[in-house]
Amino acid sequence: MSIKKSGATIIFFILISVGYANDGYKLWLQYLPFENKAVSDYYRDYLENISISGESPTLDIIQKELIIASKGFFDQQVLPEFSKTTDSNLTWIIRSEDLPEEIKGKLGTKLSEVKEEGYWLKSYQGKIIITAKTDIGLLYGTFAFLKAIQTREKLENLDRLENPKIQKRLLNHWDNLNRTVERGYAGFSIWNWHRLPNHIDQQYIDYARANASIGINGTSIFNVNSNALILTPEYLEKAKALADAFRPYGIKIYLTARFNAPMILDSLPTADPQDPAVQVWWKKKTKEIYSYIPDFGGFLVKADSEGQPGPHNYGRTQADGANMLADAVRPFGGIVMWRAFVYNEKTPTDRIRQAYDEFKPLDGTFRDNVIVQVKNGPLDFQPREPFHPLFGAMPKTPLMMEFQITKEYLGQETHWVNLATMWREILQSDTYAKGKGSTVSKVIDGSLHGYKLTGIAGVANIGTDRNWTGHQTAQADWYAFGKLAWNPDANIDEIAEDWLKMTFSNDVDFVATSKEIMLRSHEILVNYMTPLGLHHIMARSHHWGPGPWVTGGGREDWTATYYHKASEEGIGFDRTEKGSNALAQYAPEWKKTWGDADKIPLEYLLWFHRVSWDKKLSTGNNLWTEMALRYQKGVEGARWMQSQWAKMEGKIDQERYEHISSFFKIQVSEAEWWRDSCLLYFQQFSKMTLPPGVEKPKHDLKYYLNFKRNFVPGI
Ligand code: BDP
Repeated sequence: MSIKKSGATIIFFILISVGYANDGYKLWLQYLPFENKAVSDYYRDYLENISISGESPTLDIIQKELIIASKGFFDQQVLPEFSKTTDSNLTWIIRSEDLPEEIKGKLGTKLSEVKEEGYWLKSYQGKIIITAKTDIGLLYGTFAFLKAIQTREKLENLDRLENPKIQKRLLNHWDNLNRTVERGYAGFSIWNWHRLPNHIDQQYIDYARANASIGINGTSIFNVNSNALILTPEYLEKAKALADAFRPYGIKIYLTARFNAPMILDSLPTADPQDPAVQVWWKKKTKEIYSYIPDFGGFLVKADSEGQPGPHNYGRTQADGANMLADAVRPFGGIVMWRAFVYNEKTPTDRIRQAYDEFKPLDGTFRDNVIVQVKNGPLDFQPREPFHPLFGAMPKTPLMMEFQITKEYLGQETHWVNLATMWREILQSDTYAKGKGSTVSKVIDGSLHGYKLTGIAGVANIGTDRNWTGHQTAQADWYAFGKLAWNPDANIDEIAEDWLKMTFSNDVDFVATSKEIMLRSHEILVNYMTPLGLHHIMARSHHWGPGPWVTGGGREDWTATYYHKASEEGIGFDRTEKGSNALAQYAPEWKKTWGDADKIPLEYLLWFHRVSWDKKLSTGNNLWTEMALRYQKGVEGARWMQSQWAKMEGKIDQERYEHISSFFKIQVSEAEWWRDSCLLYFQQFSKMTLPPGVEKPKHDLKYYLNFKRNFVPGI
């Protein structure tokens, strides 16, 4: 490093970030200039002279990151100097085995608590020691150190020892080979297949940096609605190039496996998992993949669902299918993530029962390198669902969580809704599998049932938009996903606060106001879209905007009327024993509250019960009035978010301020659209007037029924 600090001549700016054009590309790794000289001086000592012991591509990345950070913090004026020796340096980045014996002794047995990917940030005799067993641990520790600075933590008493609670922390890209992204709303796929393998775009590197900074250690790069071509040499070569680029960041590549690939690629007469020729085909294919990518993570599979082939085609079970692939990856240390999103319109039961009915009896029959990937709720990423009843029900089969970071059913990219709030609701739900306190988070971190394999996946919201995620604030969902993957019990208030500080500003007012917007946003959205347990009432196919009238079309379980069942008698899906009895899939404790239409929290009322329009609720209102008031409240909430945001002008850069402001125009008008169209539609059945306080709809029902948009993204 030849660049020297420029001493006392450094110019400081108050709120230097204001006025800078900022398109959001740098995500939460903004490393914005310090707000004043005192703050700058405080951190400067730690950032100026750093020792990094050892050599490896990952350690080079650490060095580069510290330079990028210093360039930002000090507005290019100060750059760190690096040395290999620890003497006289204030910040040490050092593998635990390389620590001087004397310090090892002082740190004591606690040092052995640092596991494979963990790290320890320890203030020690005026220095900061960042230590870890592995270089990836050091990378995570460096990002934690930079985060402490970004969020203005005092460093003197720093003592943070962290290990991830979940082993496999993955993004799932639903990206296609033609660069469209299924349910992607932020442009096209960032994987430029045409230019791979020779061109490694800077965006891939920045993607890896961002993921490493939040502890994500795997990425499945293709759509679960898979294309067998990804398993051919043409694409394996390209996947290898990505794997090579991601490796020093601790990120492994996973591929989706189309179940009938042996038939498509090599004309085998069958894809029956019990057929020896099929088994041999997968073994050979897997060996070939590992010859390209020696640390290939394994397969992600969507089978027997929404037209995807699977073991059902041959009268076999999900375990038969998963185990065949598990046997193929086992010699190489790979795993199979087998999705539980299995349902069929020909199965006569309630769609939301089907995954449980199918998988629960298979508990204990999967190979130990299979993990079953379960969506957070039993339906499909709705704005609110109860937790999936499989959590807690498969003690002998590792289950991993699948969240959707992309907002297919939550207004897509233009609505600001903080998904961490919804995820916390799920993660902290009690399954009662082993008595009170058996939360979903304990299922997936393995502690409840002693799972040997643990995992979590988030369906990525990333695309070619300059800001990666369409809405500037959707970056927060990517960030929070990583943090909850690391620790599913992490505090989401802190996650939101850290993200705001790292992404925009440490201004106290800004952080407090924006955090309140974030933490209230989910309830607001639920109110203007699907209050009282309504679900799947989005428009057909693209799922953008309201469509409670969607009916017919060949697949009942893809209509809205299947789910809300509105008529003059009432509304809601009876899932008690008088109805589909999906409720029986939950612990008896839940049956007591959820099974009783008078005791169930109103949030889930119409999910589990069918009730009359004039049913009196705990709020004192009848169902119709409560529904109308909640829709209205949702709209008012969206307007409140908008007006709070308007006060933020001048507190952050104008570019991102305006970007978010303009998206609020969309969000508020779409909230009104949801309220007006849903209330007009349901009013046909309730035949009651709108209660006082609910605004008169802008148009008549016919207008909403005929409202069509072409080329809605994401399908
Ligand atoms: C649904 C999406 C569909 C996905 C499917 C899945 O509408 O595009 O393929 O989930 O998760 O939510 O497989």
